[in-house]
Amino acid sequence: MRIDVVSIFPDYLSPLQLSLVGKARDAGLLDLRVHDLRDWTTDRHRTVDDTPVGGGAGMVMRPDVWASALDDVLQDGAHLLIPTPSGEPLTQRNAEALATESQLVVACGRYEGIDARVAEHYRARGVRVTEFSIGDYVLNGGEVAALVVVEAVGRLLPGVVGNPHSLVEESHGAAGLLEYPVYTKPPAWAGLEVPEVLMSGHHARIERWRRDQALARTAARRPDMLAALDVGTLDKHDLATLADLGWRVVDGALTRD
Ligand code: 6GU
Repeated sequence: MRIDVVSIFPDYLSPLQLSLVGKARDAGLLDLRVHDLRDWTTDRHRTVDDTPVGGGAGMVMRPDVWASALDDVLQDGAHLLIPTPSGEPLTQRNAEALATESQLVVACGRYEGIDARVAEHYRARGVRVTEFSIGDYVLNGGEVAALVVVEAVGRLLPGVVGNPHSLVEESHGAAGLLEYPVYTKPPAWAGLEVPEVLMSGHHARIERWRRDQALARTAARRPDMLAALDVGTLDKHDLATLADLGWRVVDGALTRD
């Protein structure tokens, strides 16, 4: 896969040299290119922004500079991603879909954002354009969100994560539950013991315990995920555990008592 990131702070993307994503690049699994938007400016001051039409605070990024950059960078079939706090939430399901694309282009805005005609223009030309957000808080620019999407997608590319099994059982996986807690040695540390059941060697009991922990964690931390869960994926024991946690099935959906 090819990913292009365009930003006025290309150095902000240097962590992408490191770790898993860096290895994927070195292994030739990911062709990642970071560009400086100002390379497409034509004036002496390398201007990328201007005042908002209609008034208001801050500055807006100019559509003409962005289009010069994107026309050069976008290849046939590319998916254009625009990080913005007003975008749709980025989810594991989105990341999985993005991992099947041939090219992603991430257009990082700063200031009050990119002139809205840029997204409109590329959509009208048949480019898939997704404006996405990484959470309900405001960042100063899209660069951190670009790091997030590159890491979330990069680790799903075939061959990037050494053991593909680590992709199967994970938080926000198909099960729709958060991950259970994990432990390593030593079995006693700082007066805290690893839960007995994990040392029992009893595979079925361990599986059951982990499933109950995942259900309890999800109920405590992400009740929205339980409410959205496909109840068809729940067995009799799940339903008993959930009942103990104060959840039951009403009209085909989990509901809090
Ligand atoms: Cl994608 N961009 C910015 N600037 N702020 C955000 C965000 C994105 N997601 C959450 N906050």
